[in-house]
Amino acid sequence: MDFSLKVINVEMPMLYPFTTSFGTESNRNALILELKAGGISAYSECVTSVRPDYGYEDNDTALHIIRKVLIEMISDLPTPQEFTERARKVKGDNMAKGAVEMLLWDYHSKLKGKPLHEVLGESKGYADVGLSIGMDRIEATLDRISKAVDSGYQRIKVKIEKGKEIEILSKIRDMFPDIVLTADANSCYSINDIDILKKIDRYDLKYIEQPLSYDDLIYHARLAKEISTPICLDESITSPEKTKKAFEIGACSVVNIKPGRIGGLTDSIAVARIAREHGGHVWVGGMLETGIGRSFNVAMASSKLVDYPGDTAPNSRYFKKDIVKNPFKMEMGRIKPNSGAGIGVEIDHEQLLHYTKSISTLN
Ligand code: OSB
Ligand code: MG
Repeated sequence: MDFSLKVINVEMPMLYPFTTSFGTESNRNALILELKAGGISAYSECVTSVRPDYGYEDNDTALHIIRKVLIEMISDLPTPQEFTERARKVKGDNMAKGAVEMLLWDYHSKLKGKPLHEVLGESKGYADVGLSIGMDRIEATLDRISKAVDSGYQRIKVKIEKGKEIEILSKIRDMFPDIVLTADANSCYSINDIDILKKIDRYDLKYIEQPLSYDDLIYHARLAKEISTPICLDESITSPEKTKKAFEIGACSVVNIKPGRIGGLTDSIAVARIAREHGGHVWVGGMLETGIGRSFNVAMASSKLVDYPGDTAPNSRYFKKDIVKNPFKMEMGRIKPNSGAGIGVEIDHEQLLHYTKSISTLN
């Protein structure tokens, strides 16, 4: 099959620096994949960033794996499902795989002339939306929560860090006793911190996200028996098999699906199905994606399998000017997936060029 594949490295300034327990991001430094074949231009985004802080992959390792092993698996432009099977022989590197897998979803949906959420199947036609707020001074956090609640976000997630959690959660609950609230620890606790984690039970969180190590299940299962706050796993959920194990041992009752972390949408749908079959809850998270990556998350988040509001806020929450001309808009706490073919984004080529740092031609 005749096609060209490029990886465009963009750096986009964020409206607010985003601070988590692992660090601060002030720019979204993303890899955008662009495939041109038979008159179709398809796009995707790798969710890695400059440093391997959230997981072990970063932009350099992802580009290396795409170039060295994944590109030869797509010479016939396979379906995303076929690619997912082929790519299983690569152990790990889910973010690199996810970028390629989603590129194939966009390509094949465009080939069919249908929007991605329709091709994925079982779309509700909208996604329920919450907001993830990075760490900041307490006053600033309270102010942002207040504005977010007024704009209709269906749940508020705050980032927490060991030693500062009680202060922030108690101040939030004093001011907002009734909001749907969650906290994301991004792995900052250990199993020796059970006493602190028990104190968090007071704040009526819908769930606590990834309190323990980024790949752990066993200690999360132990923690789940000790605290009443439900546990949601993010980093630890990397495959359908791991999801089964997590539910079988009781490590979580909620799953944050990030298609980029799970190696693409094919396995993300499988993860969602397994979680729901086990009586769990599912929502779609994000990695501060540009309008391109965001459109895959919103399509997934519109699935009937997804029953909790996720982190797919409108583009304007993250960037002053995005690289798409049709950003998502939220109404009544919901966002509709795009109706154009594939991911349905209109690329703003001028902005894309403006943010471009380098381009690698891969074939
Ligand atoms: O853990 O969910 C996370 C952002 C970067 C890395 C990890 C996470 C996040 C977020 C923000 O929480 C999600 C978003 O709004 O895109
Ligand atoms: Mg998280």
